[in-house]
This record gives sequence, structure tokens and C-alpha cells, in this order.
Amino acid sequence: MNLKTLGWNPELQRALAELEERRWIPGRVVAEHRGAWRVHTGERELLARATGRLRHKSSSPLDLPGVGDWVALNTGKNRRPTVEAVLPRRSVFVRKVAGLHAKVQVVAANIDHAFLMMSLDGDFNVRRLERYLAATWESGAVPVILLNKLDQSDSAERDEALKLVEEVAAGTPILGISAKTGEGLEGLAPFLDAQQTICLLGSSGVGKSTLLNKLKGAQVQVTAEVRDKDGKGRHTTTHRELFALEGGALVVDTPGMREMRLWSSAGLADAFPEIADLADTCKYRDCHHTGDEGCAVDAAVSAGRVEAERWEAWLKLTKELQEIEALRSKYKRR
Ligand SMILES: Nc1nc2c(ncn2[C@@H]2O[C@H](COP(=O)(O)OP(=O)(O)O)[C@@H](O)[C@H]2O)c(=O)[nH]1
Ligand SMILES: [Mg+2]
Ligand SMILES: [Zn+2]
Repeated sequence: MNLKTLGWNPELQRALAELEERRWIPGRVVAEHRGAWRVHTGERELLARATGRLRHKSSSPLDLPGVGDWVALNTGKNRRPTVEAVLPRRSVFVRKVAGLHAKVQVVAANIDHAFLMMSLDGDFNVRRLERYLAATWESGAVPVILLNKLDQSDSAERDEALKLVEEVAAGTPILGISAKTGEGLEGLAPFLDAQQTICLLGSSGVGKSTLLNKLKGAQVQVTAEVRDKDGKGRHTTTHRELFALEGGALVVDTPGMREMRLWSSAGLADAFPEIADLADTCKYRDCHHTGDEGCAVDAAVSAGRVEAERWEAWLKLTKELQEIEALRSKYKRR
């Protein structure tokens, strides 16, 4: 392992050089622990805390390192290593933390592709997929959809699933795979070039850790049986972690998310292009498209030119985001 194999590049080098302190060295965050980060410097892994200054300067969790981030470290003699700064990100996948508070969480930073995984069993849900797609477009990474557990489904089930996914994800690569048997994994090769970072996302039990182990060719992550009763996965993976594959790609495994809530509306238009296009033609500025006369979206929905389920999903997400916005401004005022 060296800095380059971790994804270090001239742009990051320039960003590091601009920092005031020349003795700081770069490292990539491979895991997050309570109050500290496990960082790989290319030569070794070390545990670093954030300096008081970095904590003080940060007004949101977005300002602190997440897995995949490049940081500047102070590893001076006779002191515990510290994270002094987070270098500029080329992408960051975030979500709203589950629960009533308006808090954001960095899931992974500097990722090229988000592998959005669903399994062809109880987990399959295109409405959830829309949320992951919107969050991915917002992140700056490119989504790839993986339909896992091919070995457990028949061809009719696959075709049906593929049709449903294509309806909500036109233009996004959709691959059927079996993380267990290895079927279809050759289709992942274009996304696993050296220095490429990917993030595995999806509910518990869809097979993220199984896929990582298969790609790694070793049992690096614990996996667990899906509960028979409800087909739900157990939360076996407890924290996010970055792994390096033999071929040079870097993979972030994540715990399943019980709830995928968006943090901002930035990816909505990309996830719902047909609705975003219509919204642009609406003659009312700031229209919420909720049934006002003359609203272009409302007319298209009534005429059946837009699928009702897509429209409802879009409205639901918009409403959630408005609620988060309200919570945020309440919080700010305090
Ligand atoms: N039949 C089958 N089972 C799989 C496949 N991928 C994962 N599993 C099983 O699904 C369960 C959950 O997998 P795991 O990797 O822990 O899911 P994670 O929560 O997404 O990390 C385990 O029992 C795996 O063996 C697959 O492609 N086919
Ligand atoms: Mg797992
Ligand atoms: Zn409108």
C-alpha cells in the first residue's frame, strides 16, 4: 500500500500544499471510531483524534472526516497523531440521521461509484431505490444498481425486477449478480479499476459484506443469515470501513440503513428527470405542484402522462425535505 494506491492524486497534493503547516502528512480515513479516526498514511495505519481547533471550526458533521476522506495529519514526535484538516472532497454521500432531529451523517467521501444493492427476495423495493438514487446523484458519485441473490430467483422474478428497476432508473447500469456464487460479478470489473473507490449501500441482509468478501477473496467481514421470519437482515456490519482489493480498487462496506432519508433536494431532479422536466415548464414560479389550476405537473399527472406512483414518491420526498428544512431553521434560531 502507498498513497497512490489509496487514491492520492496531484489535485489532493496541491490542496495539501496550500495548508499552512508543511509538516502535516496526508492519510485516508479507513474507519471511524468514537472520537477518533483510523487513517492509512500509505505506510501504516494509525489512530488519530481531531484537534480542538478542527472541532471548534466545524459547524456540522459534514466538516469532520468520514470514511474515505483525505485528511492532513500531524504525526510529530512525542505526541498522539491528530487530524488537522479535511482535504476537499470530490464526492460525499450523506443522509439524514434516523429520528426526529435534523442531523446529517457522512456515509462515505471521495467515492466514484455507489453500488446500490437490493436482493431479489423480501428486500426488493423501488421506492427505497429512488431514495438511494437521489442521495447518490446529490453525492457527486455515479450509481450502479446491483440486484443480488440471482441464485435464489427464477428467470420470471428477475425479469419482473429488472423491468421495475428500469422504470425508476433509466440510464443507470443495472446488474444481476450472486455475491455467493460469483455469477455476474465480471460485470463489475469496469467499476473496479485501480484507485477507484466504491461504496456498498443497501438494507441489512442484501449481501454487501458477502460481496466484499467475494471481491476480496477472503473473509474480511462477518456476514449473517437473514432472519427467516421476515426476510430482514441482521445488523452484522456495525461500522463503515474502507478495504483495498487486490486489483487496486477501494471498497467501503457500510452497515444497513433502517431508514434512508435524504438530507437535501440536490439529487431529486436527477432521480426524477421526467418530473423535474415538467416542473420546469410550470408557469408558476415556486409552485409546489399540488393541485393549483394551471400547474403543468398537475395537468400531466391527471392526464396520465406521469406515473402516479412516481409522482407520489416525489411529493413524499419533497414534503420530507421541507420538514427537515423547518427543523434545521428552528435549530439555527436557538
Ligand atoms: N443465496 C444467496 N445468499 C446470499 C447472497 N449474498 C448474500 N447472501 C446471504 O445473505 C445473508 C446476508 O448477507 P450479508 O453479506 O451479511 O448482508 P449485508 O447485511 O448486506 O452485509 C447471508 O446469509 C449471506 O450468505 C447471494 O448472492 N445468494
Ligand atoms: Mg454487512
Ligand atoms: Zn406547478
